[in-house]
Amino acid sequence: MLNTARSEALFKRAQAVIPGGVNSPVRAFRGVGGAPLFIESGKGSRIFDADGNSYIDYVGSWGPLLLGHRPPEVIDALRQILETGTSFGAPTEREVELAELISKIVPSMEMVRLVNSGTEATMSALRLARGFTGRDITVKFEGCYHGHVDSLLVKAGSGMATLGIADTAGVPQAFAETTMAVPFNSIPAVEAAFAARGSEIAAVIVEPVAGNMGCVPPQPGFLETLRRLTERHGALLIFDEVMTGFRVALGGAQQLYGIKPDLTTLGKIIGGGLPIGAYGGRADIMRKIAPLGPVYQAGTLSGNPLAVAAGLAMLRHLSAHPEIYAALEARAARLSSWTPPGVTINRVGSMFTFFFTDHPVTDWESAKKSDTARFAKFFHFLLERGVYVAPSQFEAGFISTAHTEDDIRITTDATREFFA
Ligand code: HOZ
Repeated sequence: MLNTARSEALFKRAQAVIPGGVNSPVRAFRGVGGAPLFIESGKGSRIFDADGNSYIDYVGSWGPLLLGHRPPEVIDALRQILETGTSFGAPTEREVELAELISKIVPSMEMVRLVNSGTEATMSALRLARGFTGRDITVKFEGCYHGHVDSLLVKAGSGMATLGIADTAGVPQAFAETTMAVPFNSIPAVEAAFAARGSEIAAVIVEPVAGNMGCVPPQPGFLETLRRLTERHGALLIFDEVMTGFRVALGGAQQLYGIKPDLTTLGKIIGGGLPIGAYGGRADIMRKIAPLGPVYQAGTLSGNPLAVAAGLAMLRHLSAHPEIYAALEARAARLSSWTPPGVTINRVGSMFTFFFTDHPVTDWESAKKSDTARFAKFFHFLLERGVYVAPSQFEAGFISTAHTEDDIRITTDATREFFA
């Protein structure tokens, strides 16, 4: 039996001063029960909790840690920056280098603006799409999550799906009405949205591989249809690659599936584990942003030296070692090579979800048929055996380059034991 007494005591203390004891709802273990683990440190593929327990970590800070915890490349870059300053609120050379590198690896991002989180990136990209097109309506997909942007918290995934909050309080009705939510992977639903309101639609925003209702890949033709319909109706296509960028391929899902969106949002991996976000795309659209154009967006800590240095170190390492992606694919394939009875495994590269249903999971309707009570049992069973996965059926798991063959074997053995 796992001793988590110190985590439990910390959680009790936290609940008195932090709502729900956590700084983001997805950390609260509400989908699986019990008290969240308080983490003290991480190294490679492992995290260590406040009671000294060690776990193989498949959360990876919810995606950013493609190289595992404390990769030397990133830590060395951070050490150097600490000698120069943590924030200036003025331009620095490294910001230019990071923007240039992103633009080189993701060519659809002709110009890039750095922000502080994925939420800021999607919020700003959406405002830009509205400012550029002069239209107000956004099409999003049920179960997709684009951060806690007011108008995008409609039928959203991630914590909203886990907690069963369909539409959050605090979003004015008028904002929610600017969003049309349709089923992921449904070409007829998107066609119907355009047939009904095509001339009002500013943008379609999509996670090209959904990761916030668990991992749900796009079906053949889905992303192509989004590209065709947006083009035909004068709307913009926004790929939210906060999760998939530099994860499913070096150039993200747009490289993997060969689709060129108008705008892209990034976060997670491009900060190497520090807070960052970015949005970018066609130069004619990006030139509408202040100070060049009338769409205002700003930030005191945008492009801050620490996040930029960590991100640069990360992306330089990835572009110098593209073979990483084949290695990740091989390891992830091994992890998902055995499908337990009553389970559907969805996986794209190093992103995966074990859904507790024997039906294919292609959208939110099919994802939510999963047996979440059984998933909760599986979660705690793995935890007891030193394996830490996301505490919700509706989140993706992530493999890093730090995961070893041994880690995969331990995880597979634990999975087999559970189903035996
Ligand atoms: N996109 C992240 C997981 N779905 C969000 C993490 C969070 O909300 O804290």
